[in-house]
Amino acid sequence: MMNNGLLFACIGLFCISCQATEQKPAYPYTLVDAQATQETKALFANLKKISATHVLYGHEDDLAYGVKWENEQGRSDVKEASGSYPAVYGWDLGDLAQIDKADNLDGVDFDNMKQWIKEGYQRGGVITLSWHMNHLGTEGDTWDTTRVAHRLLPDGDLHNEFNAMLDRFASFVSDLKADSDQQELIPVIFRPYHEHTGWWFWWGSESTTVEEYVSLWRYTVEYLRDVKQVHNLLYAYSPNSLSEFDSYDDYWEKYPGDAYVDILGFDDYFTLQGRYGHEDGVAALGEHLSWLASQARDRNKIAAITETGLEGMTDPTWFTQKLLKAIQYSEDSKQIAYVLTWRNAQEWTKEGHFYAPYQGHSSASDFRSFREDGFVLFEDELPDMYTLTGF
Ligand code: BMA
Repeated sequence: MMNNGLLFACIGLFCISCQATEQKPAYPYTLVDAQATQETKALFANLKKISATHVLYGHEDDLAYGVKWENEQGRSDVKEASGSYPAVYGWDLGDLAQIDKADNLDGVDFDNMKQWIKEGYQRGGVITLSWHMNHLGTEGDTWDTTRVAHRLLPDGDLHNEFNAMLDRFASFVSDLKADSDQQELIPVIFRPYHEHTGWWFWWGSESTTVEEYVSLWRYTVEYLRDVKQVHNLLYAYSPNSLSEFDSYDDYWEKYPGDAYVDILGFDDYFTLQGRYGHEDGVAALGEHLSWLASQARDRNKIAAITETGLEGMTDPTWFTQKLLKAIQYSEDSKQIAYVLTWRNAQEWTKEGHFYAPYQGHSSASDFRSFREDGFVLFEDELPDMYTLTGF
């Protein structure tokens, strides 16, 4: 017979073990893709967590080329100017489905891109993809604004061609695997049909109705997720600058819905330069970021500056005195998860078209202060972004 003391001890132990299982909270986010891989779910949860205290810095095409070099293993203008690779790597799939073309619209070879994505991921970085998709109706490029979205949707005459484009995308992202034993798929923040509130792309303001844009987005998600079974994507929505809106309501005009978007972003190049007539660009961008981050919080999503930068880095203290001040404008704006600056084009392809300092440039010392600010994370300061802890 068991004595009472022992009996209570056993019951106690049993209860503790019950509580341990019961107390483990369920994954608290509803992602676009309920079947997202563990690493993808972890990326979202970790970005959400880190956004409470830090912002991640990112750069487009960082490993492919810089102002004075291209295709040199290990190089990065950001690393050479700051001491670390960026925490976020942006890449673009423009020209992906163009038959027989091995490189993207800015000359980045797609196979090399996969390799660089893999390298960045294995060092702990975060990957985001945009897609300056070509025009299927005219064989023009992404900037051909001839109306075409309705022709891509089911019942449209270009529907099969559109599916074939998405097939190419699906095979690209399904080929992104880490070199580890598990060969896990690399999570990607996919940012389709960006800057749609501007007029300049075929999916832009003048070329699509609300219904067409929303259908295009939803069809893309459903085709990739449900038909192609692609489960390593988070989806980011990124209209152009909020300074161009009459009111913040415009942000939602062509919004595909919370069930189709994981990350709320916007692209903004000119608010900090005062182009929209704000007296203080820092305050104006700070207000926009505060609004965006509070919307993301209310919807249990993440907020990000999906593209920004100052072309040619003509203001040597732009990173600390403009960008960082805007992100730190309020308790809300501080919750932006990441900021991505645009590419550093080679000076022989597009002179003066660069958005991050390179070694020796007059803005490099301010960029180092930006990197050393405890609030800003570069790659070498990242925690493990791909392990799900606590859920
Ligand atoms: C633009 C410029 C272009 C480039 C395009 C797509 O902002 O950088 O030179 O082709 O993005 O990356």
